[in-house]
Amino acid sequence: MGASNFVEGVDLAFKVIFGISLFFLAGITTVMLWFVFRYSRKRHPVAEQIKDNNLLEITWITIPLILVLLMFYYGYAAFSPQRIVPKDAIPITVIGKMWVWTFEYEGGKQSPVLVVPLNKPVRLNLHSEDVIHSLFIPAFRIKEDVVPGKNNFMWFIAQQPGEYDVLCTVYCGLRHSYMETKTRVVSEAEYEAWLKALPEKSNEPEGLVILKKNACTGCHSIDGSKIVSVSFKGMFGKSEKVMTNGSERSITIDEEYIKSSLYDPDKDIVSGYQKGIMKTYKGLVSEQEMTKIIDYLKTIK
Ligand SMILES: [Cu+2]
Repeated sequence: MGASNFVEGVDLAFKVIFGISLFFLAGITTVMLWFVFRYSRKRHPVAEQIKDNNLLEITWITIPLILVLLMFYYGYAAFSPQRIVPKDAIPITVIGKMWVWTFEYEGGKQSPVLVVPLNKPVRLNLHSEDVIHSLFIPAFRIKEDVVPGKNNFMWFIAQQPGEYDVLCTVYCGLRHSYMETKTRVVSEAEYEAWLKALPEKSNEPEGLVILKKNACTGCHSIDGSKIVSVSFKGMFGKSEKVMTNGSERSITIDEEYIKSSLYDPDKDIVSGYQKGIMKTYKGLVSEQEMTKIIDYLKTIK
């Protein structure tokens, strides 16, 4: 039995198409080699023109037509059930953001991994907060684009307990290849227990929650390590060389600098870093949230 209810159909469609392709690869190559041999100048010095062979023409229209209809049939039979979601499916909202996946369960509890019960239909409501992502669970044979402003969805029934990869398959920026997580398939009892134990609201400092929610920690570590950009650790109060309008100057990282960096990131870039990588958080991070972020940064000096 496949890891999900869609494995069998998708694999069958794949095998049919692959089989037909393989058959033609072998067939065409053989005929080509035969022609090279049979009609070389040595054996067939004068070319001849063959015209009007209705039987041949009907054959090469009919056979490919049947073959492409066959491919369509198996593809359609595998795909169309993926768009009909059972009414009792467990709704989980997937939030795609550069460059993390977050799974939000009913009641607003959030998790960085997708945990689902065995043999129960699950509906994933796909939501992007910035650019186009694509959620792919290879073991389940399902993939859908996660497009900002569009309510896409996908569903599945997990049929085998275990842990499976979850990937983003649409290039979504610098750390696209790191935008991966896991889905864990567990028994229903385990699922209920896990969901209950999932913390209602994070007890992390509010500023850190805001940083994580906006995926800031995808580029700026909080432990001093370098991911894409400067670490948040020890940032506040530090003096730094920045490029402003093409010339270098020294500044101290204070509240003003953090504010301007969030709202207008390309204005004063720390020397050695590139422009245009960070987007503005104007309208995404409020003044109130800004204060909480700054309060938090002061604590990890
Ligand atoms: Cu992505």
